[in-house]
Amino acid sequence: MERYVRANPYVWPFDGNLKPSNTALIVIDMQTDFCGPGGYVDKMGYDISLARAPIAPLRQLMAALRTGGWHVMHTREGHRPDLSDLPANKRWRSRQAGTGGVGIGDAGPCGRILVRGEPGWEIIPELAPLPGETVIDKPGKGSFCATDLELVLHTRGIRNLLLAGITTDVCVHTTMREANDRGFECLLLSDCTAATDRCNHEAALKMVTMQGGVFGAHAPSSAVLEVL
Ligand code: C5J
Repeated sequence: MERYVRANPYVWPFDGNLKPSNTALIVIDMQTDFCGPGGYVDKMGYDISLARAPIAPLRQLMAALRTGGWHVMHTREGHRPDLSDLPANKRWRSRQAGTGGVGIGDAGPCGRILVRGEPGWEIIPELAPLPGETVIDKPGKGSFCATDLELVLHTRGIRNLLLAGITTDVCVHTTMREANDRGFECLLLSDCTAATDRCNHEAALKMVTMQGGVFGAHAPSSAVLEVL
């Protein structure tokens, strides 16, 4: 049986081959540092209410997918405590970002910023992974760079990806582009993603729709819930 999600710019996935065994939701970087009070994004002076908007729709979608036996995975951006996987230019740029010279690896209100094991690096409790769900730790913006995500997806026979989390224009887009280049069929969930700037979120959605769906398609989570 073919099954499609009403998406933009095409009904998704392209071939209607959508089933729990071949499809994963990837929830990207819903960590305190990106959407919690005192986290990195908060310290940079951005309005975290934007980054927190996906929490409620994501909770509803994750519950429905878990009930139906679909794969749910998570990522966390972060670095080793000795910072041996933090490029000097990434650290330098993060210190320019309105945090008063404090950047990745430095101490903040939620512990050392984006360092593995620190409170700010943890996934927020509202969206905590369940035991057994795959969690990918990544040192970069893309989820495929220096991780075993591609191996895990291939081993499990997953070829459709529902992409959610934050931020739309950075880690979610980078992951979508990496996944698309590796042949995965991607759907960006418009209400389950957010950026630190509303226009950037809108622009990131629009980019997906160019060239017939240059990286895949986008749709609200309600369109996915319709077909579960
Ligand atoms: C950023 C992310 N924006 N998760 N990370 O630095 O999008």
